Amino acid sequence: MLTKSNSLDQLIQQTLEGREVSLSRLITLIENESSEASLILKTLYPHRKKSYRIGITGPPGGGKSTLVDRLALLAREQGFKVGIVCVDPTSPFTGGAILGDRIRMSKSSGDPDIFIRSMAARGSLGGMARTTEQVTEILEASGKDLILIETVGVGQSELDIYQTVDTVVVVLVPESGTGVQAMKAGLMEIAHIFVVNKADRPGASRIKQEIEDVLGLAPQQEWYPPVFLAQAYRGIGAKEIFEGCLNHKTFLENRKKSDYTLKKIEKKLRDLILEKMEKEVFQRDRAKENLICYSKKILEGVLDPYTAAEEWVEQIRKQ
Ligand SMILES: Nc1nc2c(ncn2[C@@H]2O[C@H](COP(=O)(O)OP(=O)(O)OP(=O)(O)O)[C@@H](O)[C@H]2O)c(=O)[nH]1
Ligand SMILES: [Mg+2]
Repeated sequence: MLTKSNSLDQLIQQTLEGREVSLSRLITLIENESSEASLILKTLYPHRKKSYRIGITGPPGGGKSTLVDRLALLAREQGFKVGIVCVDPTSPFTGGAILGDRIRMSKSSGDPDIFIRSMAARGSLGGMARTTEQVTEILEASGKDLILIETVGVGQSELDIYQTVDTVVVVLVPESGTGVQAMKAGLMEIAHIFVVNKADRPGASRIKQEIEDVLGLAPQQEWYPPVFLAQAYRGIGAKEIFEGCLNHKTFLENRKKSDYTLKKIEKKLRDLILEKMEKEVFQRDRAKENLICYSKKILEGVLDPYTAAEEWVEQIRKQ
């Protein structure tokens, strides 16, 4: 809760000055979908510093956090102020995730210019992407130049990440069949950079080759994703991966920037409108009863879902 001595204005002001305690509190308010969320986002939006966003995704335990830690340190060496967001879509409880990420990111967690935040995904994956995006905006307003977002690759979430970040790094490991699995999971389409981590284990070069073969079959593209071998726990390969990211950043900057940015804004606006409409429809009087009533009729075969949806929308229009 906000007390008078620690008012929202103060929290916002201190966040703009880069104060981490206030930043953390604002993020919590956003995560909890507090009634102040909209005001916070509106106030901070014009103060955003355009940051560079990297998404790191891939199967569980692949070494994503270890790599994020290394990348954060490299970024610091180059003067970037860094924000790290770890999204855990598998666990509804933050406890374990925070502890785990803190330990694995021990190298970067002592640096005052590296802010680390773990978030447990709540509700839908779409909701997770939205909150992550909002948290990213707050980090931008607090002056971070580079934002690293780690998520576990479990289907749809990768596609959501793709909307939020500039560069997507997919981290795989030399387990058999990984390349094929990655293709199946849709990772091939969203990756700008591939990392085969745990290259101290056998089979890493084979996976790298496999990925490169698959990429070679893809239609000619403007950006050709590089594939790096890494041993994140020893820091091997991290420098090359970071350089690869910066190359992709330059590539994006040289493209028709306005198109790219406009598309992102269009998508954001669409999502916000849909979210508002959805809330409005389902928070109306009798919405819950309506939903149950229609669903029962559909289940009993009295009505089909298409007619039900049409009827419902028609009712709303008349109100
Ligand atoms: N053998 C080997 N182990 C590594 C390497 N990099 C990281 N690890 C280890 O792999 C384990 C998982 O690393 P994390 O960085 O936590 O992996 P993660 O992908 O973030 O895991 P989740 O967030 O739980 O999905 C840890 O015990 C790391 O020390 C590597 O290059 N080789
Ligand atoms: Mg992790």
